Amino acid sequence: MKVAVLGGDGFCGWPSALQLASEGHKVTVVDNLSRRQISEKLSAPSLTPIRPIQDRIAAAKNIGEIAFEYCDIARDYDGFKRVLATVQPDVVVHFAEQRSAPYSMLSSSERTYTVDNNVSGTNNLMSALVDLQLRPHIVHLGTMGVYGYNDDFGEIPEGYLDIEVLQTQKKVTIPYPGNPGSIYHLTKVLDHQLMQFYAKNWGFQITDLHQGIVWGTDTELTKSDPALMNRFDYDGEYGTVLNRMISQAQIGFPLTVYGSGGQSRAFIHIQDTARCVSLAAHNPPEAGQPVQVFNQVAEVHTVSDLADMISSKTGTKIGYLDNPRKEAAQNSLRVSNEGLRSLGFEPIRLTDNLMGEIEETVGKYADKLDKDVILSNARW
Ligand code: NAD
Ligand code: USQ
Repeated sequence: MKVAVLGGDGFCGWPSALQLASEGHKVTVVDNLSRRQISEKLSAPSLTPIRPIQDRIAAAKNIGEIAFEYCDIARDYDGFKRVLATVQPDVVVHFAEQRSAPYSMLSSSERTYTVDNNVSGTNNLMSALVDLQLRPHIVHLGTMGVYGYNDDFGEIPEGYLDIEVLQTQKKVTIPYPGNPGSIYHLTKVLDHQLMQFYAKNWGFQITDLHQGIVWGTDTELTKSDPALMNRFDYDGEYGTVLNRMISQAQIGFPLTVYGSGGQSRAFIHIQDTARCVSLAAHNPPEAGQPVQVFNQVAEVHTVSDLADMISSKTGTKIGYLDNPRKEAAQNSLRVSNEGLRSLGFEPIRLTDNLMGEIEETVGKYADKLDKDVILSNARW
C-alpha cells in the first residue's frame, strides 16, 4: 500500500512510519517539524539526541521505502493538496496535531494555535481529498480523553453508546458524548465530529483510534540504528506522566504526583502504538459506515500506583503537588479494547523489565536532564 504518515517525525509517528515501511508499504512522511520548533521555544529538547529528518530518512532506507515531504497541513492547503495528489495514498495515518494538554492551556496564543492547527489540519485533509476525488482509508489518532475519564456509562465502549430514549422508549446507538478536559482534548472531539460528517456526506472510510497515554521510547526498529532513535520528552508540558516520573527518579527529583494521584488513566507502550496503527491501517470499515472507533489502550493505572511502583524500585520520594489541572481528584475507569484485540492485538504490559529498558535509555542521557523544565507552567 501507499501510506502517507502525517506527523511522521513525531514521537508516535516516527516508529509507526518505520513499522509500516518494514512491512513493505511505500511510506511518505509529511511533517512541518513544528514539534522540534516548540521544543526549542520551551528550551526542552528531546532527551534522546534525535537526528534531523533528512538523516532519519536516509537511515530508514535500510528498513524499507520511505520518503519525506515538508508541509504544514493546517496552513498550506494548496501544498498539502499537491502532496496528496502526488502520493495517491491508499491509507493516510494522521498524527499531525499539537498534542499536549498543558501546552494547549498555557495562554490565549496556545489555545488558538492548538484549535487552528488541529481542527484545520483535519479538515484540510478531508477537504483536499474531496477536491482530488481520492478516498484513502484515513486512520486518525484520537485520544481516550474525548470520553472524559469516568464510568458513568459503565465500561467505556468503542466510540458509540447504546441508549434507550426516555421520551420515546426507542433504543438507539449514538456517538459517545464528548467530555474533554483541555483545549487539546476538545480538538479531538471536534475532529471526530468533522470526520463523522465527511464519512456521512462523502463516503469516507475512517478509523479513529482513541489512544491512551503512550509510555516508553524505543521500538525494535528505532533501536536498530542510532539515526532512527525516537524522541523522549520529560518536561512539564510535553512529558507524559510515566516517562516523566522515570526521568525524575534518575536525578532524585521528587516524583511529581498532581493532587492525591487518584487519577485513573489508560496506557499503551510505544511499540504497541506502532503495531496497532498497522492493524488499523489494514482493516478499514466498510464504505458508507460511520467512523470506526478503536480504543487503543493496553491497561489502566492510577497515577499514585505508578509513583509507588517507581518510588519503591528507586527509593525516590514522592512529591505531592497541588493539581495544576481541573480534573477529578480520583476516578474509576474501565475501557474496552475489543476491536483491536479481535484483530490480533496482544497488549504489552507495564513490567519491571520494560521500565528498566527506559531507565537505561534515560540513564544514558541523565546529565542532560534539566530540572528547570520539569514543572509545568500551565494552570487551569
Ligand atoms: P508529537 O508532537 O511528537 O508528533 C506530532 C507530529 O506532527 C510532530 O512531528 C509535528 O511536527 C507534526 N505536526 C503538528 N502539526 C502539524 C501540521 N500542521 N502540519 C504538519 N505536521 C504537523 O506527538 P505524538 O506524541 O507523536 O502524538 C501523535 C498523535 O497521537 C497526536 O495526534 C496525539 O494527539 C495522538 N496521541 C498521542 C498520545 C501520547 O501519549 N503521545 C496519546 C494519545 C494520542
Ligand atoms: N500527572 C501527574 N503528574 C505529572 C504529569 C501528569 O500527576 O507530572 C497526571 C495528570 O494530572 C493526569 C495524568 O497524570 O491526571 C495524565 O497526564 P499526562 O500529562 O501524562 O497525559 P495527558 O495530559 O492526558 O495527555 C497525554 C498525551 C496526549 C494524549 C493523552 C491520552 O500528551 O497527547 O491524548 O495523554 S489520554 O490521557 O488517555 O486522553
